[in-house]
Amino acid sequence: MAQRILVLGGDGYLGWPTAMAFSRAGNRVAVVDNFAKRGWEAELGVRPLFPIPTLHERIRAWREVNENEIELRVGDLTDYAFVESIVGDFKPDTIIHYGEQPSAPYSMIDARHAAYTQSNNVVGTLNVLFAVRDRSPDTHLVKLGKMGEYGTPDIDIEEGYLTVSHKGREHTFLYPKTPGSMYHLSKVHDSHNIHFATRIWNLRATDLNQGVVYGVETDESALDSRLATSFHYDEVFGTALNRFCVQAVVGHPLTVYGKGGQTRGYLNIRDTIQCVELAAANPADPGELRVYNQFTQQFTVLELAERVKVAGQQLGWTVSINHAPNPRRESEEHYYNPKHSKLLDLGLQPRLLDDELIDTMLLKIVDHRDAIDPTTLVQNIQWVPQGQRATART
Ligand code: USQ
Repeated sequence: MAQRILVLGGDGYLGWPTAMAFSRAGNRVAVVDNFAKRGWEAELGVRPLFPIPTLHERIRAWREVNENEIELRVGDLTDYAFVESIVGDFKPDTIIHYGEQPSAPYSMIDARHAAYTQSNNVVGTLNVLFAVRDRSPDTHLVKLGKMGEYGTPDIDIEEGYLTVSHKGREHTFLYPKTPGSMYHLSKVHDSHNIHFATRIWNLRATDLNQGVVYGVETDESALDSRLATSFHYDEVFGTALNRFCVQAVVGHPLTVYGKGGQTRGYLNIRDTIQCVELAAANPADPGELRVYNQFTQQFTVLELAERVKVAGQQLGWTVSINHAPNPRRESEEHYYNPKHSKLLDLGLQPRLLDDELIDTMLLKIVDHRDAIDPTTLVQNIQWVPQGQRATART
């Protein structure tokens, strides 16, 4: 059934392809953005690999290519009056909320960037919760959380909740979190605020704890070069596999941090779209916070680098792996067994990482080789300032 879908963060790597997918499927779609990401790019001197037109131009291109409208509201989620007016006027059936500062390294630059990340993300989400409560209480909030909220505990990671037996009694809590950056902490704070809002105000919400996303395109972004998504490979906004593919293309050693045994859940950007579609089609009940662990496979970072190395070699390139000193504080060898069956139960058909997909990524990146800025490939942002001995346990 067609819905009214409000995509927060509609100019981003995931927000724009999500808006197109829902629009193409016949929903009424509005996107919200304040173009903060374009500001962070300017601040740090980085840019996406593919040229990205303005959001106004992308929306016009979408109308031309697909004859569908995507509505646009420009504004800042930390401005309550703005959020209240868009939620009140549009009355979405579903809000898909990507509208946050998305980078762990960015949040670790210094106190100012940590405070900005947490206030921007937490206040924006709080405003959404209050606006839904007061102006559209039946709206289903689908919020993008992260697998990294859980960290790497030495026990199995459940999907959202953990039942604890203590002194003969039992209670189910939100799963305890041990995140690895100030950014991931902002998402933990969001999760608790959303849980509160569902319990106390009877709102309906789904928290998608998403793993690390890879991929250069979706069915919709591939329709026209003006519809490309903002693929990043730099030290701040680029994720592991995307970075390794770009590094392989320019002959830069693949930057595996430390031993490379860091295991994370990963998924194809096309599966992100499938997962949010499934979440929107299966709304939580009033008073319910559903939590899904949204990834399809897990890899160590070294395994990913090796996959890219082999794929590059098959194309006749020389690809090497460099175990650089780890700029982060994280376990480089650890237990990792997160559950992820709930989206599969709803019908998710994973597109697993295979050699063909890595090849496709490499060849698409080769087309834009001249645009790659090699100075942004090494991570200089340190979790612990150089010269300070790190004593913290991960
Ligand atoms: N890593 C390397 N070399 C690199 C880049 C990353 O070894 O050049 C390692 C990192 O140390 C880490 C792992 O690869 O152990 C993943 O790092 P990443 O940069 O791909 O992902 P991360 O910083 O965890 O954050 C990204 C997105 C973020 C999202 C998160 C999903 O930027 O928006 O929240 O993936 S998750 O980590 O599951 O929370």
